[in-house]
Amino acid sequence: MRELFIPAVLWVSVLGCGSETAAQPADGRPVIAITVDQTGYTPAEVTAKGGEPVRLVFTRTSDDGCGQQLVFKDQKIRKDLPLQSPVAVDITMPASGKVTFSCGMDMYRGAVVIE
Ligand SMILES: [Cu+2]
Repeated sequence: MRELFIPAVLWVSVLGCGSETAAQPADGRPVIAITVDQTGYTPAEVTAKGGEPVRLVFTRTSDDGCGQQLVFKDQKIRKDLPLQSPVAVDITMPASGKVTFSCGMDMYRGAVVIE
C-alpha cells in the first residue's frame, strides 16, 4: 500500500505549489513579477522594503538564451524555470544591502534592492 500512497502525496504537493503561485500570498507579502527571455531579466532590478518578505514570480517566455535555471546564490536557492510557467520564490529582504539572482551560468543577473 505504501507504493500507492507516495505518488499521491507527491501529486498533491506539486499541485499545491502551482496554485500558491497564482494566488495572492496568504501573508499579504508583495508579489513582484519578472520575465526571463534571451535578453535576461525584465526588470533586472526591482525594489522591496528592508526586512520585508516578498514573493518574486519568474516567468520564462523564450527558449532562446539560458534562463532555464534560476539561482539565488546567497540564499542557496536553485530552481528550474519551465517555459511559460510562473515559478514563485519567497525571500525576506535583509535590513540593508540587496538580494541578487542569476541564471545557472551567472550570465544573466538581477537584483532586489532596498527601496
Ligand atoms: Cu546563463
